[in-house]
Amino acid sequence: MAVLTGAGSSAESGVPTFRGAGGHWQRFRPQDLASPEAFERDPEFVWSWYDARRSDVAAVAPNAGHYALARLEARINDCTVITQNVDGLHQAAGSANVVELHGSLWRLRCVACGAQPLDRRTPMPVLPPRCQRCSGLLRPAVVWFGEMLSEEALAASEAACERAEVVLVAGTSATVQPAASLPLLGKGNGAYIVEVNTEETPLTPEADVSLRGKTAQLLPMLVDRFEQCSTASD
Ligand code: BV8
Ligand code: ZN
Repeated sequence: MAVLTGAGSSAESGVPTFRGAGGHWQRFRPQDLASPEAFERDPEFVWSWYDARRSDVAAVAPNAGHYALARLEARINDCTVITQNVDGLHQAAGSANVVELHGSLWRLRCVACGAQPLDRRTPMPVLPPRCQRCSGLLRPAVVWFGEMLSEEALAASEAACERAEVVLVAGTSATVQPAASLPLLGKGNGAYIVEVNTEETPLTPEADVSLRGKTAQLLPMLVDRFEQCSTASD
């Protein structure tokens, strides 16, 4: 199984989504914050947004949807959670096989020497933070618009979707590329596509089933049913 999650799967933990009501992009335009040009222009402004998001995320816990996916992974011998989220909540809920397509809030990268330290300090003592090794500027190690995704993360995600019998797509608006195209890779190889979302998305017409509801409610129900069926067939 391959699972693709987006900001909607962290919504019930209290992490704002990007495009929904009250979402990040309601107040800012993506290119004003999540882009190398914005960082180049005003690293402190971009860092003030990421520092606030880090503090927000540090104060929340995984929700029942995250825990359900960790349960699912324990029951299936080949299950990959591919996430567009950068909050680390899947790992906090116990998912071990997680591909962070768009990076992580908790990893930084030095623009000068490339060092990639983990840093969980909230708030950051100084903005923008400086590299301990070379005093270069540190940026969040996330993928911004117009930036390439890590080859490794993309290859692992494509492989997982290509070999999946089921691709479960939870809480994503399916609008950001190349993540949004991953489920179609699976579909092209005969995978059964299950979508869980409170709204219709561009993926909905391609899904074999699209469950309208919240991930924190529907994912545990799906995994309960899966466990009942797989216990019955054991
Ligand atoms: C790239 C940074 C190659 C980290 C993010 C092809 C066509 C058109 C455009 C492009 C294209 N290829 C590339 C582009 C440009 C761009 C792009 O896709 N633009 C879009 C907007 C059209 N893509 C890129 O730039 C990518 N790079 O392709 O490079 C390249 C490079 C150079 C030259 C040529 C090519 C990089 C994309 C990564 C951008 N970084 N984040 C961070 O700060 O977080 S994207 C950002 O959006 C987040 O990562 C987020 O995860 C992601 C996607 O959003 P979602 O996760 O889906 O969240 P959203 O709020 O949108 O939706 C929430 C959903 O949940 C909704 O559907 C809602 O209904 C639902 N929901 C809400 N609550 C619940 C729920 N569902 C269930 N339960 C609930 N409770
Ligand atoms: Zn450095």
